[in-house]
Amino acid sequence: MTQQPSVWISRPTFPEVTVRLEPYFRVLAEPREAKFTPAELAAKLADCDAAIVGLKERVGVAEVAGARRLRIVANLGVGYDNLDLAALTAAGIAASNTADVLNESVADYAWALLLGAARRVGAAERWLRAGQWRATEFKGWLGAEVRGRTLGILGMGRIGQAIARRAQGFGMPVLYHNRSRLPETTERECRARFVDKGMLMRESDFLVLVLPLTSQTRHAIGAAELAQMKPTAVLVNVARGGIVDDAALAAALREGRLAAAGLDVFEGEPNVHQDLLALDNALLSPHIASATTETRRAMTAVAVDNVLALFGHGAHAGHPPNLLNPEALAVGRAPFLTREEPTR
Ligand code: 8YV
Repeated sequence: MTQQPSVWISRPTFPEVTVRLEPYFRVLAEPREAKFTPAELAAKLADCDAAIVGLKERVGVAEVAGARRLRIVANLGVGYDNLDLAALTAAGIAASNTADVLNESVADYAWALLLGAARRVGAAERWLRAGQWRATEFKGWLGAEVRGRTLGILGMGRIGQAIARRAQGFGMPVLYHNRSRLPETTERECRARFVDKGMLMRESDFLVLVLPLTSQTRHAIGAAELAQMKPTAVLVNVARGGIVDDAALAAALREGRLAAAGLDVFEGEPNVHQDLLALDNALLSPHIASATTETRRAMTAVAVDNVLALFGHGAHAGHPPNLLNPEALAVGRAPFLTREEPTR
């Protein structure tokens, strides 16, 4: 009889995750959030057949070198810059993400930051809590009007499109730039116009970043791009730290070359650049754009679907729906452990 495979879950999730996995796997779920050293992570991966990990687990060549049984790394996130896909593929280890299920919650949050940064919500709340509200000044706390202004979106995948659709309610023209232009029907539905990156920088009153972090997109917004933006513009980043040069952004905000920023992601998270922390016109949050109960539950469900599918179980048996590296399946690891569905 085959030994039951094991699945390691790197962070606390939801009870239904274990319920779904237990019929097929020995479930090794971390009871609390922890930051693993590369050596600790390598040891965890060496001891399981499947892993469900978060963005803080950086999985590369060294981490999978001793992972002889590992067949899949299911990432709890749509972005997967924490995974070295080439290393996983070369080792014959599948990788999956949680595309789509977080589109709407992240789009909502991008708008929360956009509106919050435009209307100075964070700074006003700090001021009030500090007991400074003695009289309401008619000309106090003036922010930026949103309605009718131009929304720019850099990175027009499905999250970008969900952000664009919401702009119709604010009567905002939408410009976007993306590696490739969207089909005309999608452009029409999103009422979005494709422009080059320079024009996007120059024309946007609000610029939202929704592109993945890759070697090409690192510091896609640096000093040169910030210099092209309107001094009245507001920048929103719900994508990844590292896409923006945080030091250059802090300088632009401090010197009034940019009006405000709403940032959910930072270079070197969970550390935040000291200069950003000191600025009242930066609205900052701790990487929570997808954090609604429904979405986080849906993300874990997708990760479980992918693990089950790779081991030949569930609705997608044999075909993990969010596979990032189908080539990995052709690399000669042991064939799937196809097991009988348990009888209930
Ligand atoms: C995180 C995200 O996954 O999906 C992504 O790429 O950045 C987020 O949804 C989430 O914050 C869990 O760490």
